[in-house]
Amino acid sequence: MIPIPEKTPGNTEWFVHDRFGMFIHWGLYAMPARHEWVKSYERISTEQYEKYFKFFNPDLYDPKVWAKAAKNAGMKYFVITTKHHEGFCLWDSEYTSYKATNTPYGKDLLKPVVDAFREEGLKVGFYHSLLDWHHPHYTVDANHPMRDNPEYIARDKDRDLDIYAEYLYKQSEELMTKFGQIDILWYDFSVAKTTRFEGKGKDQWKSEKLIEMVRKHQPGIIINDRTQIDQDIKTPEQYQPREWLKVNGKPVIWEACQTFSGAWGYHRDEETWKSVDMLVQMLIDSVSKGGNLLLNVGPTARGEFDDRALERLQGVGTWMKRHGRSIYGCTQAPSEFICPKDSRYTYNPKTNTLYVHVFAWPFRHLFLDDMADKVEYAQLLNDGSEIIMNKSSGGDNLLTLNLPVKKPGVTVPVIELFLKK
Ligand code: FHN
Repeated sequence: MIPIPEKTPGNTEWFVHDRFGMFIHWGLYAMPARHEWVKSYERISTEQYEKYFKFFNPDLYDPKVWAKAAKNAGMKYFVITTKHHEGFCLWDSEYTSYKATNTPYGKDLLKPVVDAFREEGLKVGFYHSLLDWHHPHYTVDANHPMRDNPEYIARDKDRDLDIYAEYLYKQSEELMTKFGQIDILWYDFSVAKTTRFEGKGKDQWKSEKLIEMVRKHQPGIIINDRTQIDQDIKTPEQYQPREWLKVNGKPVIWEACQTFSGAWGYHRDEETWKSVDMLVQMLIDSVSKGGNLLLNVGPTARGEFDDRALERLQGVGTWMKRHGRSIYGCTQAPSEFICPKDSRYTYNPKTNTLYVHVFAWPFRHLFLDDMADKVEYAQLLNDGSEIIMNKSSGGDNLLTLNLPVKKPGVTVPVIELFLKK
């Protein structure tokens, strides 16, 4: 039995088939290059932060290069930050002067990247921050850069959050009407109340009004859960769920969002970069539990993916070239199939094919309990070479797969099992 999430308002069929997307966090924070939250972490005032706006000029920006890197990595959709918490807008918004067209770069950054990724056949997603540490009517909260500045906090009495909510609505409408079909809207995030500050959630964002407008313009769009009104997908972040995600005991459509390293935005000196092995295993693990993986890149202030990111994208792409069949169109295997240890199953219900992803290559044999009567043929996915099977005569329905002693030269070897009809 495979969990079946309830239907949601958006068109999620392509999403649960394609499984793998690219997240892109890009803004002025690429210049300090020490986390996208640098303004908050270092309590930087808007006036002090202005130098990044004044000198922002990604002269090496070529979104066609980005799109090819994503496609070659096996990614089928992308989600880019139109505006992150710093408030800087990548597109030529009519509602603010704090945008790419007013920097030394002088041009819109968003339409070119949408065109480039669409050209490569990827679906288009916009991330849009609900927080805004630049807008004059955005009040102080537990994450605000000025949360320890009594004079700034005192002026909250002159700030009207409803004016900010209107700005949020108008900019959201721009994004939904000026860039063609948008397939995903990734709002981020709602702020918890603390002993010092009020929170910000669906009432402050006026989330119902936002969602109604978005769906008016983009009927099939997938919307995430971070406006505090659940829509199409749940979004576990920086961890791998232990099992298919549930809400109120019911399985839901979910997507794990993960970074290569310890930051979403470009971080020059941060060293906790995940290996290709780990990233491939995270993708497999997500699909084995019925989920997607949204893997993030933080481009540099010159407009490039840095070598560490490119190396990992290429490594994942090399694996996906021969193993995409065990990811696309796949999901969690029927619960009656017992997965061997140090492995993950994925399953394609349409082709009735089971995939064993072997995380630790065993010596000579892999034992599949209660599978002898289910499998017609077995092969290594990377080269299509047969895997000889032995079906036990002891009546215990054990299936033994005879493996080459030497692990195949791929990140994660996969055995493709063609199940009997
Ligand atoms: O604060 C953001 C963070 O910078 C990043 O954008 C992630 C991506 O999901 N979302 C928020 C943290 O949950």
